[in-house]
Amino acid sequence: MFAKNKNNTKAWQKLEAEYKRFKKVEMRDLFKKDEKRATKYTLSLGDLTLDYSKNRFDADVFEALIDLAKERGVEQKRDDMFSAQKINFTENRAVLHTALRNRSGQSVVLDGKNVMDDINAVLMKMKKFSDDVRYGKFKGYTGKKLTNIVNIGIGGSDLGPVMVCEALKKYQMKDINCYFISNIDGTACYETLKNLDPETTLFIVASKTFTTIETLTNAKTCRKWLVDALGEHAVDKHFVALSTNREKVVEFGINPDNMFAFWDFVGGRYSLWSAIGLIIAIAVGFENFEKLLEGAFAMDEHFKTAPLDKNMPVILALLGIWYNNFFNFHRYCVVPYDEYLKYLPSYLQQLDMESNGKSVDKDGDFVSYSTGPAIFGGAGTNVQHSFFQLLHQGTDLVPVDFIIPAISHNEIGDHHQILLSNVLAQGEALMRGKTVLEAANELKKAGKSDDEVEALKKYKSFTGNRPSNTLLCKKIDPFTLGEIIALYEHKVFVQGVIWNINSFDQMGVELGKQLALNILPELKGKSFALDHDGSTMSLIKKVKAFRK
Ligand code: G6Q
Repeated sequence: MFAKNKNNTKAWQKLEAEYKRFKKVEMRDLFKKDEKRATKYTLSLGDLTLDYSKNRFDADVFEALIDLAKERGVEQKRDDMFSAQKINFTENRAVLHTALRNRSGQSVVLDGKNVMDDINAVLMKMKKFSDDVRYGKFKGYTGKKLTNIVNIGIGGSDLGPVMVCEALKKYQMKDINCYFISNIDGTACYETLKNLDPETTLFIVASKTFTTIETLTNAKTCRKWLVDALGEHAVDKHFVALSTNREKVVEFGINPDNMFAFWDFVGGRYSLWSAIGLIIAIAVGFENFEKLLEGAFAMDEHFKTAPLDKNMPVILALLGIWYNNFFNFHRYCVVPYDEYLKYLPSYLQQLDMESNGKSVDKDGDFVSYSTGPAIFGGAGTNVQHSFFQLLHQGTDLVPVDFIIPAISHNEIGDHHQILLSNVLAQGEALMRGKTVLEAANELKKAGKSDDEVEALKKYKSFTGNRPSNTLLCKKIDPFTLGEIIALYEHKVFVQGVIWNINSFDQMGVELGKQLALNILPELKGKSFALDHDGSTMSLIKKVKAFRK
């Protein structure tokens, strides 16, 4: 496939030919031709069902896509990941978030050591601590139960825990409240702390490196707030750390006994299964946290063992490649129809865009094809009333994943039936569309004059043939949520393999951080150390003038 004509491989060429043959084919004709299409292109794993039949492919395209996966060595690379090969080669690290949820009882050996021993020890420590906090055994300094749990972290040390705590709110202990401080904007600390009582507040400082400026600054502010109220001696009862960096935790002033470790082989955006999930365990209980792990493990097993053409993450990944690299659709939308899943799109945004937003391949060449798409989304039905206009009638096609629980945690009156009818209608509308003729007939039926019909028919028409996947489950419980998250993790992995990039580093976030460190003293002081471009220099001066 790739630069220096690297995309000139057999499977890639076959897909280019398939694209030429297939690009104009209408999905509605495919459904007409094949009554069994929906059953043929639906996969189930326990209570989770993926209907991918509303996509622009037929059996020949599908075969060519599977050939691409084979040609790119997806199975071998997958096995390399699970067996602790150092596939994050730019950082010389293994990628073992799967070990964090390995429920098989089998060892995972990295550099001659079974990592499961450490993983299980930390899980046990998390169990004890979360139970102790939940049942009031681990109390605050003045002897009160800790009911306000504040996670201080950013990026991968925030988005997973926020998303899961919200998704599983229904499982949350009644008197436990969770808060998340991530942004360096002082507003985040101010708005959180203003309503909290130091005596009942537990801070969890979540930082893999324990060097992240946002997290350390926020943690410092929170520590001062606590010490001002209760004194230095209270810190041990109100601060815990989740990190790989014991030295920095101690240097910051958190008792190492209150530290929950994880390891370099866990990437930030893949870390909610590790100690980073502590707030989840406190909120919903360790048993539910374990069910989350079990759900992810079930998806891991499926990913490892199902043949490529029956493999959910592989199929999602290949369809994404088909659209991204052949149809040139470079956006992707995820819409959960569940209020509790409203943070899932932001979580997936990081997972996907930080993993696959890369331009240099594994051989060190700039790629000559497009890699990770821009991901966006939001909870349905809200987003139907905002950006869905573009999905239906915009000039750029955007493939969509709909996520639907058949049963709501809050079955009130007709609410859920209305919600379900909406999501099912959206998939159908995107696929079927409405021709200009159909629109004209509808207008006529509604009693419009010939002139009105002529004037409106094109505006009222929909091209259709817009792809979507439907991920249907019975209910969003911890197990199913684990399955869904792992499904997307592996989808992203497979796409990274096919694009021949390293999905596990994130060097793209460094440059801005580096420059911010240069600008900070310039904002605080009088001199300008750096030779900035005209725009940046003028903005720095204007900011300083406002702040005088
Ligand atoms: C995720 C990234 C990034 C990271 C944050 C926080 O994969 O590495 O989002 O999680 O920058 O880093 P720390 O946990 O080290 O504070």
